[in-house]
Parts: sequence; C-alpha cells; structure tokens
Amino acid sequence: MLEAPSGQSVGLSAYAMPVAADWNGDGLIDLISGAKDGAVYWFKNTGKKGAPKFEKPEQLVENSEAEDLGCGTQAQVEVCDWDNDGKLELLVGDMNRKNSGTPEFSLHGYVWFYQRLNLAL
Ligand SMILES: [Ca+2]
Ligand SMILES: [Ca+2]
Repeated sequence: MLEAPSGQSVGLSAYAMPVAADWNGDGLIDLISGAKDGAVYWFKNTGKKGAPKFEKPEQLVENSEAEDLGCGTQAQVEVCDWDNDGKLELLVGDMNRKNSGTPEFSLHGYVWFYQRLNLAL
C-alpha cells in the first residue's frame, strides 16, 4: 500500500482506479484516480525519482452529487494530451443508473472529456 509523507495510506473510500501520469509536469509521476462517487483525485508526488511520496489528494473533478453536471459514479480515468497542445486532459468513463420511477432501471456509461485550462499548479 502506498503511503503519504504523513504515513497515512494513499487511497480513496472506495473504487480506486489509479493511472500514473506527470500531471503537473515536474518530472515526477503522480497518481490520478477515479472514485466510486464519480470524483477524480490527483495525488501529487513530492518525493524523488525512485522514491515517490504522495500528498493528500486534490480533487480535479467534483463528484456527481456535488455538481449537477450529469456525470455518474465509478469514475474510470485516462490521462493524455488529447488535443496535442502540451497540456494533459482527463477522459473519464462513468456509470449512470437511470431510474424512471418504477422498479425497473437501466445502466449506461458515458465518456467525459475534461480539458485542462492552465498549468499553474
Ligand atoms: Ca508530477
Ligand atoms: Ca492537451
């Protein structure tokens, strides 16, 4: 289990789905993870190469209950420079449960694109 400098485990309440990427461009690989509530978190690496240390997570995407953005739960993340502008973006898959008010419901997933607006971190 990964630990933060404080000695606490690096993790989320449920459904952690990490990817490794240098989110802030400092040459150290960070962790970015989706969570069960639909939020996405960044664990900044403040260690050094070969000896990572991860800070308390910073929320990059609000959870589906905090913001009425239409995104669902169980966020699964991919990080890439989607538009080749030198800034990383997030592609987030989710799960949506559509309830029509009856006992029946349908499940479906969407892919969300979160564009990076600046590199000031
Ligand atoms: Ca980094
Ligand atoms: Ca980009």
